[in-house]
Amino acid sequence: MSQPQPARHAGKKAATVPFKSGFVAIAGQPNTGKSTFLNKVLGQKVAIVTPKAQTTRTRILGVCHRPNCQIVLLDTPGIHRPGASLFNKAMVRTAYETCREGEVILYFIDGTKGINDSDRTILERLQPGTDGSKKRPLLLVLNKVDRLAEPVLFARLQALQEIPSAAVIPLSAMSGYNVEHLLSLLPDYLPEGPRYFPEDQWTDQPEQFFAAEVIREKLFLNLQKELPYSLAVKLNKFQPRLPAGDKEIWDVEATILVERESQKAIVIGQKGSMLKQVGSAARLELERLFSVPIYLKLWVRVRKEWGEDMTLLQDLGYPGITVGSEASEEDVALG
Ligand SMILES: Nc1nc2c(ncn2[C@@H]2O[C@H](COP(=O)(O)OP(=O)(O)OP(=O)(O)O)[C@@H](O)[C@H]2O)c(=O)[nH]1
Ligand SMILES: [Mg+2]
Repeated sequence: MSQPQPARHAGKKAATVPFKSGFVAIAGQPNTGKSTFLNKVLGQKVAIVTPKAQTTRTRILGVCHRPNCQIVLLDTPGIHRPGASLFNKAMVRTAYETCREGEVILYFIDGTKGINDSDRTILERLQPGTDGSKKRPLLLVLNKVDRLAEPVLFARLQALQEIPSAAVIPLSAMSGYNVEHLLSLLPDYLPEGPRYFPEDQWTDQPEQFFAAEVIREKLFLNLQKELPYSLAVKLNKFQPRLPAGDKEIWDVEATILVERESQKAIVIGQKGSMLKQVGSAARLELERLFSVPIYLKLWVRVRKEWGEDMTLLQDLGYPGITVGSEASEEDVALG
């Protein structure tokens, strides 16, 4: 018979739970829902989202604060076979480099399509240790399961068994299904560590960069076909109007860079209609996000091959673009 246990001494300290923290890369092909997931976790928009592929162009950091851990999520550009431009290659390289920074990789797969050969190629490159880097756990996330009937979901999950991974999680970044469950798994893969960011900070993204991103999002949503990929948004002004009148108002001015005259005409639209539509949508969202009335001015300018101009790219706020950041041949080989 076991001895009765002595009652716990009232004054005794409870065992302290170690504080965990670390970086978690969110990777995957374009349009798989990585940015939607980041926004869902944070409960606010830090990354723009559109139905078009290659929306995210750089690493976007978001901090998830929990009582016993701090999960620093790193959203990345979708990994794709890049076009010829320096910028496009650098996007892909940014994604791979961010994965190497993470303690853990969350690899997103679009559940409506299932795993394909491009995923297999990318995953091979991300396999722990194959590039000589440290081993890091890989969690496979099958996203958009809200759109799957049960038998299809089952088949998609079965297909993921071929990939060595720490876990396979069916999820809906849009509805939030299993998002908390996924977050609850992450501390197990993170080391004990400090709070890297204060509790009231959820991103390191400058407001100016985000404002430019919101304008770019509206362009992506309103323009057809390939045009969105040929443009960039450069913020020229983002400041309170001085002298302040009766009520606070912010002046935001941005230049939309396109590669050709014909594209400029499309972005402006008939009698300026497209620019007006984009400007109005962007203004409304910026006012909502920054809780201040905004006076938005947009210009369109042709800047041939802006994607090749390193100085301009840095000026545009793409921090992943550094001198010599052309993706290695291995990083860009896909499928
Ligand atoms: N039905 C459904 N749609 C989703 C879900 N998650 C994302 N989407 C949609 O998928 C599209 C792409 O979402 P994003 O979050 O921009 O995808 P991404 O992986 O960040 O794309 P890139 O930045 O281009 O790499 C958007 O139209 C989203 O609304 C989901 O769980 N369910
Ligand atoms: Mg994205």
